[in-house]
Amino acid sequence: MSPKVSIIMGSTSDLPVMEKAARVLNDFEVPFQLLALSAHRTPAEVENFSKAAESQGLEVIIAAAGMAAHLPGVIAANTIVPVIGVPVSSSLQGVDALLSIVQMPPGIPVASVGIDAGMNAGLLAVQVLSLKDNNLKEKLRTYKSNLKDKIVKANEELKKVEYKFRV
Ligand code: RP5
Repeated sequence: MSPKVSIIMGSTSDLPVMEKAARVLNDFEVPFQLLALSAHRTPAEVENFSKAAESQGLEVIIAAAGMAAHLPGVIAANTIVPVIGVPVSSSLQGVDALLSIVQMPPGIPVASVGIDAGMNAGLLAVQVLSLKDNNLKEKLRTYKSNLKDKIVKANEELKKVEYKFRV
């Protein structure tokens, strides 16, 4: 089984965030790889990885980094495989990483999820893959429907909370 998605993180200190992406891919039964590569500490390895990504069959790359988060952009510069960036809040509440990921120059897009939003990165990757996978489409529909059920149940619970002036 070869991976369809690669989860790359700048450091293993990013793992608590990226575990959420891994869990989503696992739940949707999407084969993925999980690697630590750093745009600053291992630039040659990042270049090798990104240049080989397409020929290795990767269809989406999720890249997470904190601080001056160049990892998603550097990967995107070296491949046509779509890159989803995850800004990690390792300093400045993650705003530094968010801006580093979002503000890519014209021609090198990186999709970004929110700060520490590993779960959404996993879901977005599944949605990209679902474009040519009906089985994943069905699983996504079920997932969304379960989200709706959660809010329906929440409203049932809220009805039980009493206030004198609640009408
Ligand atoms: C970034 O620097 C990593 O993505 C991490 O978020 C941050 C800190 O890395 P460590 O010093 O914890 O390895 O490159």
